[in-house]
Amino acid sequence: MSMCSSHGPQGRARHSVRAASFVNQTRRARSDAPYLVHGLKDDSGNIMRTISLSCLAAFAALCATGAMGDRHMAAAATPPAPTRIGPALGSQLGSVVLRIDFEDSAERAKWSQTPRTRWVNEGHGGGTALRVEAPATEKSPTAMVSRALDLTAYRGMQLHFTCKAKAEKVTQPPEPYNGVKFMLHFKSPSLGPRWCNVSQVHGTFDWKELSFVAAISDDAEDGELDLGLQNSTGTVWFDDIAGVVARGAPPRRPAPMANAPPPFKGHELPRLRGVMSPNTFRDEDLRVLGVEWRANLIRWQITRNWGKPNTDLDLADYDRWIESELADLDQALAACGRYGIKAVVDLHSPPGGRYEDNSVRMFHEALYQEHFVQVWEKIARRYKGHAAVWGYDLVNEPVQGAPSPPGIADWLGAQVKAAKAIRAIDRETPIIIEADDWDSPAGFRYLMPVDVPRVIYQVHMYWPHSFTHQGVHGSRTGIAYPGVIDGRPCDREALRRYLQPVREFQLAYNAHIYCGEFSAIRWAPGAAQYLKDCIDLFERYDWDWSYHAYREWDGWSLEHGPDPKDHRPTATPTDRKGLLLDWFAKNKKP
Ligand SMILES: [Ca+2]
Repeated sequence: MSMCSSHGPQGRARHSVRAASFVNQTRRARSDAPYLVHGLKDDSGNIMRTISLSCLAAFAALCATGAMGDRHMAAAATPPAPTRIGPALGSQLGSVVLRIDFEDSAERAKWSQTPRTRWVNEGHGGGTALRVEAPATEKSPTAMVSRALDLTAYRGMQLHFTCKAKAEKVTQPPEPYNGVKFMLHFKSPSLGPRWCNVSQVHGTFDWKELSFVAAISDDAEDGELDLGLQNSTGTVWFDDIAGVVARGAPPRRPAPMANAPPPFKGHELPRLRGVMSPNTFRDEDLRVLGVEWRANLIRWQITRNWGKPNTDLDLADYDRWIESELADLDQALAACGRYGIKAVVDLHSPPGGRYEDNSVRMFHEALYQEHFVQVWEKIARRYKGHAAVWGYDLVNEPVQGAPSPPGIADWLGAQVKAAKAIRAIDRETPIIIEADDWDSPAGFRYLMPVDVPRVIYQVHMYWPHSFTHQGVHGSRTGIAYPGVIDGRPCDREALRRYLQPVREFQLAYNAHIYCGEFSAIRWAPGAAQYLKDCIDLFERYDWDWSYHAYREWDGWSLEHGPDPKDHRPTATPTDRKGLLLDWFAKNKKP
């Protein structure tokens, strides 16, 4: 399964590098699809699968009249007041978009055909299947069939598609999004063409399930399902295609309260401005950051195996690793105290890690979710009352993917479980909640406030990805900001629009926002202007922020110049470093 993309001729997943260390570069995929939805929640953050439609209608009416908003605002007037998880809209959750088993001739007639595709009596568990063959003699072997799919009723939602497939000698394709192809394609006038598809599927295998998630844009049109082989030879069979609503339409936001009181920030300073941490503690790094650069914030990443799926499965090994990381953090926090820096404890690598599709395993498997809560109990016991800790950042860049199974909390519910467990131990330290879809601004459209005291909400900003991550893993370079990016003008106003879901959330719930990561790769033309425009918006909106990253992978380094091959810090400060240091000069120290 993979997320939607606006990139590549056939739905290339976006990849980027943020190194786990200077020598160990790792990769990630990130979706910038700005359309994600969330399921219904109860107060424990569990998906409410049985909520009645009348309840939803009543909630919608409350939202419409602003009554819900007033209640939120009344609660927010005496910080630290709990905000609540209300039931989000999304009555279509789990409803069926389509089911196709190819047994019906009328359904088969909806599919295009090519000389290389055939209806065969070799289906999954018997019956009819689609067989696609691309002979080894072919130079650029591709055989695809398609069927129209009207997406109008699903605009703004997230759909989960599955099919059964088996394959024989499908050769490894040149790109991960080639090979066995199971894809939804649609057009979006505002975003351009979108491709959502499985990736990395090739070889020989018996019947198994393939799946992907598709975020349907608000203006999606000309939807089309595609099956086949692309740039691979071999044979593949498809059967039993299904699509369900994984998340309904985004919730409506209550109107902002007039004369809202200051939101809960968890600190007394005018602003926290700083950086993402190196991966290893070195006292000198923190001295330079705090004393020379005047930063007052560091987001300390507890990270390993970044970009590698199916890691962190051995919990005994995970616990040993966490212990060594916390020993490192003990030293880092002591140094933060010396150098006037507040720290965010960022659990970058949760127990269970991620699946191949980048969705976080603990949103789907109870064992890892329970361990996640236990890890946070351990961290809370260890750092309760620590003066240098600004907040507990529960999970870095959640990706939900498929809906959580019954009884297992999803991306937000899992955070609520951990937050409540922390609150039983530590009533004071702020807790930082992240949004789905890599904590993107788009993910904020579907975020709801949580019923936990002293909470802050975090966003990450890397849009447009093709600009900020250019040249990473061979992606196209020379993309300048401001300018036409992904076929559209991109400037400060475009960034403002992209951040708007976060701003709306902030105003609707009187929430404090923290931009925990933002960056542009050091060779991106106009990187300093991009960072300036981002920071200007954060400052205008009263958001705290931390730049990605300080003395981590040198692609993100403020101390290195625009030549990707030059791994030495520059003799004269870069324009990006100058910009950041000008902002840090305004900092008040804790
Ligand atoms: Ca069939």
